[in-house]
Amino acid sequence: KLEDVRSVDPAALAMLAVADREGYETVWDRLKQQQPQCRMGQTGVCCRICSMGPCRINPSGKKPDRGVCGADADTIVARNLIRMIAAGASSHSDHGRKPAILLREIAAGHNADYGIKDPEKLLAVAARLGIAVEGLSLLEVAGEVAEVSLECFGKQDGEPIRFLQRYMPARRQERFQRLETEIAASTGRRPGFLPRSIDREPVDVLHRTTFGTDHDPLSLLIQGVRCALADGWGGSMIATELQDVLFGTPRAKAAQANLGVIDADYVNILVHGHEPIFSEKLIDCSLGEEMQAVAREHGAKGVKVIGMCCTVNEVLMRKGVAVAGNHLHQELAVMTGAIEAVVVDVQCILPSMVNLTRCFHTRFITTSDQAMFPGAIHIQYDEQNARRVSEEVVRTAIAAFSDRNPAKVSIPQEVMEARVGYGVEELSRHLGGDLHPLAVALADGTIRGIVGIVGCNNPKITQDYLHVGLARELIREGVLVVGTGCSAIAVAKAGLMGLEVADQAAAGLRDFCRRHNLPPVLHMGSCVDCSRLLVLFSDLAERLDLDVSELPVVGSAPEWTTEKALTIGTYFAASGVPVHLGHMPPIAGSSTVTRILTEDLRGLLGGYFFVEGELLPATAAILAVLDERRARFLS
Ligand code: BF8
Repeated sequence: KLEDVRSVDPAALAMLAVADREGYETVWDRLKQQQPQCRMGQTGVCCRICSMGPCRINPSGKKPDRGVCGADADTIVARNLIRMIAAGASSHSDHGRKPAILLREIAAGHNADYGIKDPEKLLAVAARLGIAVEGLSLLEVAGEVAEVSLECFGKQDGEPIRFLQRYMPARRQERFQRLETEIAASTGRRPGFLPRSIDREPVDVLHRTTFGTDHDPLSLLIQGVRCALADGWGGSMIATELQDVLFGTPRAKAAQANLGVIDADYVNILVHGHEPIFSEKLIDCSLGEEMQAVAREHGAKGVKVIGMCCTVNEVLMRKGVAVAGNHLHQELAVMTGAIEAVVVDVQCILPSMVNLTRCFHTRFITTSDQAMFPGAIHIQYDEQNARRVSEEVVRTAIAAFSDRNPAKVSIPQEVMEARVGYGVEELSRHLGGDLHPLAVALADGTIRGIVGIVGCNNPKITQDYLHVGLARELIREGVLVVGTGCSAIAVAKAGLMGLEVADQAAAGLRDFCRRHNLPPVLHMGSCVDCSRLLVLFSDLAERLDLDVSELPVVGSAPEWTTEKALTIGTYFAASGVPVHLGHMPPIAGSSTVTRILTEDLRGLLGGYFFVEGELLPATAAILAVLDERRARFLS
């Protein structure tokens, strides 16, 4: 039975056989130990906001139907959900703050370790933000862009943040404003959809969900939308744009994916997490001749950096660093016995990694004081001392090489070639300078639609099954797939990101890909790079004189796990993109919240959620949405 199969990836299955044989505990084992999982939590009806509780609503409709304070299921579910959205938005946005601060430091001449790798992108961002650059030096432009970015985090007026104003199509902004006016006229409320500042919206969520404040599910969800928009069009957009400025806008390149990239002859450093500021330097340091020579002195052929999750997506897109795997591969990589150091920054790092690395010679190194793990080696990364810290980390990894136990080394052979690096700029370059040919192909049906498959692995779902299955089915149906995050890694591991994969696509898509030298599944980066999908969809909509809500596009997070994934889904839906989820978020305990998100939102904003966990029905549901939109915009 599929639900008993832990992964569709043969490399994962090989390592899970090792785990079973040697007794290494994995995320799948712990999921089993947690069964049966709490139904109140699953349906969102558990409330821990005050100490009169914890309370829970009986999901079967019997008593208790209210918490001690009187809150009903609608209030409790909506509050819980928007707190998840706020957490997701906060993590993406706090990530985005760091390149903005670094850019300001560079502009002020306070950081010589980093520089502006892509002046062209800097000027493009400045132009987009409406910054007059005439007569300014490059560093002065950088300073202006950094200031505008940082102002989006902390300003205190009620105007929408500048990034949203300048990146979101005007017609979509007008839709939000119309909706605000309509709701105000009919209810007397003054709802706000457009984010006032990136830091303010999660604070507003925490404020209004605190004991005895906002109890109206619609009001709560509107603030959830505003907070998610602050992420997509704010924090994540800033992260993407400024990282391109600092480290280079991605260009198409060859790369390799899966555990077979681990090379037993080398000191293997596994970078893991999300933020590229440190890993960029770590890679430069590792690959420099000095560290390679030190590794050779220790008996290795050299140092190799590979990566996991979104940190690797960042350095894969820009530097072609090999991908060892996605979220559920992190424990499996350690079990190969050939990783000298796991070097982590923030987010999506399993705390189980500390104990697991102790079964091997592997050093588990934390580098951010925001992500501390008891038992880890902590080497604090600091932008001011990036070179020194990088060297210390690499030397720590090299020193571990002599402790490696060859008897414990077991590396699966699986490794796939992939073409990666397709941000909107690179995609435009392939299309001859801008997205016009793609817009035409969408309009004339050469391409049936575009689906962004994004998000995590989840041990409740056979690893990669839906990511890979959906990508394969959709290209067969003539749908261009764009991927980010762990989904993109799943597809790369499955060998579906090569140019030759066009042969598996429907004729129109196949010919389009061949003509423009593109794979039919495009790797668009990390999870903050879901902002690239917003830019892509907005550009196409404007070219076709449509609102995004009329475009044949869908977002899908079929194996979602984290709060961040729900935030992405919410800003997609609020931006006019229907969103498929492979399993239910914790909202089923409120029919009102479920109705708002799966039905009402469609009329209000054009995007909405739908849930389908089986591959073929999910494919059919996605195609139905695309075809329905096509039929409408062609009529
Ligand atoms: O931010 S897809 S498991 S790694 S949350 Fe995490 Fe999910 Fe992977 Fe990237 Ni995104």
